[in-house]
Amino acid sequence: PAVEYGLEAPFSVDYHDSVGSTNDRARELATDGASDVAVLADEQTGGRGRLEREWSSPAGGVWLSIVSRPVIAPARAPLYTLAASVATARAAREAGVDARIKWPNDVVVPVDDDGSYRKLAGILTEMEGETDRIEWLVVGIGVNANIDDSELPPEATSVRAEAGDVDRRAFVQRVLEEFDRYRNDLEAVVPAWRDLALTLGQRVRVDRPSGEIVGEAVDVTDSGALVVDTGEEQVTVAAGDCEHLR
Ligand code: BT5
Repeated sequence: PAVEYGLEAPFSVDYHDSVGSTNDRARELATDGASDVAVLADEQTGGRGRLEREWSSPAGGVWLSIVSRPVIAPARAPLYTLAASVATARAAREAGVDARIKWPNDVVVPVDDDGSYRKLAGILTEMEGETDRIEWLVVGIGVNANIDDSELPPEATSVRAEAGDVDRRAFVQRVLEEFDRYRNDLEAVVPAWRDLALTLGQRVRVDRPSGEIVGEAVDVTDSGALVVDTGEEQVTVAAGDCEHLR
């Protein structure tokens, strides 16, 4: 294999030199009953973002999908996604990158102090279950690790560009340790997220299923929803796409 993933974290590893999407592989394993598996690939040929968007996944990245079977109310599932962004941002910071979080869960590096940024990592959570119970949950984490800028979209950055190449085995170990810690202590997720947030205090445009709003991002709730002050009212947004305005 291109990477030796002998991990001590409480996850078994399913490694591929090349795979379509680690989330798809993780969903198969989850459907077969697996739990606490970390699916990893050196390269993805069909990496996916949210809303059918494409995720560039050349060799040298950390393309990781974690299968878990959390015993929590489905309404708390967003905390798992926030936990993954906190874990990823922390591992990147330890690698020397000034990683911050853009709501809800993009890991970004500020370019200026005006809220502009380049994207280092993204998270895609998928799950199956009923209204009162989660059957399985897959958290996909894509980190531009040891990749040249020329292989990434223009608005992206990498650990290589920011701080030099990272030992991917050690990096993944740290992501999994932090993710495990926060999934076992969901109360600690939002405070940790707040400490890393780039979005709070920014003027934002948020695209929600029910329409677009513009205002200042003033807080996140205990369940990870963004609170936007439009000047007229405070609107709480559970899910959507957020853009920092300048
Ligand atoms: C995300 O989507 O940010 C979630 C990305 C999740 C990727 C991981 S990799 C492991 C697992 N397996 C998968 O197949 N997926 C997960 P979204 O917020 O929709 O952002 C997608 C947008 O980011 C694209 O439309 C591009 O503009 C941009 N983009 C694409 N590839 C990128 C990259 N490598 N780095 C930074 N930005 C990228």
